[in-house]
Amino acid sequence: MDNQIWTVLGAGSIGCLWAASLCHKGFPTQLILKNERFYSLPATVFSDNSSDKKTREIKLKLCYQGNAQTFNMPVTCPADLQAPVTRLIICTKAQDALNAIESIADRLADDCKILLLQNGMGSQRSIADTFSHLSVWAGSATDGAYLNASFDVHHAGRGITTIGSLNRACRDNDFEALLTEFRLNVQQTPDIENILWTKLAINCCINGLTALFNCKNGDLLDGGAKQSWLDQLIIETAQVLDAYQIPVYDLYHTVHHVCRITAHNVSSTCQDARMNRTTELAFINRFLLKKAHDRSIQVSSHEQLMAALAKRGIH
Ligand code: KPL
Repeated sequence: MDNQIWTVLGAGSIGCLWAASLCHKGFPTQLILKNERFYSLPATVFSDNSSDKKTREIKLKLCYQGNAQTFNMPVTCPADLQAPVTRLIICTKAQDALNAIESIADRLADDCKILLLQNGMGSQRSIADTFSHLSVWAGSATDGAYLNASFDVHHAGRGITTIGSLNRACRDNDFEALLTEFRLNVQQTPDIENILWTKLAINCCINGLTALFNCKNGDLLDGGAKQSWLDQLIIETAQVLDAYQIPVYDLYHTVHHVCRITAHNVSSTCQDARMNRTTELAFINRFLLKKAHDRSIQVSSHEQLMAALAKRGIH
């Protein structure tokens, strides 16, 4: 049995889902909140009765298919986090991930293993390069999860999390504890770049457009203006993938299929836009635009989309 503490950084839906799932497996787990959030939590949130501890405890609720389970979860923040951190799972937004790790860099053990669970691309590579002496892995998940309230997560759809190594410090068995008897379905791949590119390609076509039209994923298949824009985005995205020799099988059918099976979902970008939060588009469409420009590929539908989003104040 593994006695290392698993540290989950970020308490959004994915952070809470992972923290609860690790606890469910019996792994000692702690959840790291931003300093300001941790210090401003109301006393009623805590399930311990200490007032001046650097690590407090909360009740973390996980609902799945009508069943609710509650876990006692230690919580702390970067300022109070104790060294050494040996297993770290980063569940922040892409734009916050590097800063989040840097804020605890002096607490990371020399043999710390890091798993990055961000959307899009770009953030993973900069972290793997900055922390090249540590084992850095990336994951791409198809699970659906949302927060009903703080520390109350609903696991709405069981998916697969595919993980793979990003730098030479990684060893094949670094995260083998997650591959069996875990309530999340985790699989390991020797080629995580391909998985990240495939997810990126799907998100490039769906996410920005749903944010612009403030609609659900399925509404893009309207047989009209939205769908023809979607189809142009697919053509351009496929051209970029092709230029980088990324083998993605039939992007047109893949994107349409995702729109159908997630028809009632509000994409993560549309959710962010609705809440006036900064979206992850810098790591989705902007990443693709840069790759296209680097190879002089015309991506005018993507450019129009980004311009239209910017005009609406969606960044
Ligand atoms: O990954 C997604 C997202 O919302 O970010 C999709 C696949 C579009 C599902 O909503």
